[in-house]
Amino acid sequence: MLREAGRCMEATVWFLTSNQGKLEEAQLHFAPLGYNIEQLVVPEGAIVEPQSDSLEEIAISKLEQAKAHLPNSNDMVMVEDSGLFISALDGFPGVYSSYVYETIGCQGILRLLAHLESEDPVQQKKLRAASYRAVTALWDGTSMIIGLGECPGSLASEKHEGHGFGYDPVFVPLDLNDEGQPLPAGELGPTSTHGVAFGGVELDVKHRFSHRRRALEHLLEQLP
Ligand code: ITT
Repeated sequence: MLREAGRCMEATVWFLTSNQGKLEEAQLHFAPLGYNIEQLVVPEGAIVEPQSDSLEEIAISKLEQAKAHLPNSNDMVMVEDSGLFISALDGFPGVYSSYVYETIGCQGILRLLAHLESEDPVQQKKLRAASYRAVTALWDGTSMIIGLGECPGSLASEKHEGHGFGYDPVFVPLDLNDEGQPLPAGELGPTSTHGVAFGGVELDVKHRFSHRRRALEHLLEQLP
């Protein structure tokens, strides 16, 4: 919440994204903090995503381009580049997550990992280890701030649909300890989806674990 001449004002942050799931999660995070998150819609083809294997490079490039599309040049604008990194596939799909989701989807990912099965549930989680990562870049009107977030977990053997978006039907987060930090695979913590993928839990539950929330918190810590 911003204070100006003794009164509280809601600050607007324009979020350049075509992904409604990302938008909804950012709104959930920012609303209690007094920020109004608006989707920045630009003409098709106006933003060119660079070829890079770095989420950070992509986010910075998109943020620089987004500034030209702001309603007022000193408004705040934000972009996020994120993806799913699968250990057994050397981090694939990573920066290609969006494309891979649109082409082979969750079912294709399950097929790629079909040989990684164990009867031991802990070993199974280790074989199928993966993490979501997010890099959020914000222009606060005068400078750029970068937030990084990671959510470690593993890939389920079958889809659990109902909530979330993208790879949520197959992504199961690691449990968290009392401090909200991820525990080793197989350890039970006070914050847990009980082995259920994000696709099977409500948004506020996903938010406790989410890479997006962590990236936004990291970013907000740096705001002057
Ligand atoms: P914008 O670039 O328009 O913001 P996008 O969906 O193309 O939207 P990215 O290029 O950052 O976004 O790709 C991220 C992909 O990674 C996204 O399409 C999902 O498939 C996946 N992903 C990232 N975060 C996720 C999450 O919280 N839940 C499920 N899938 C996620």
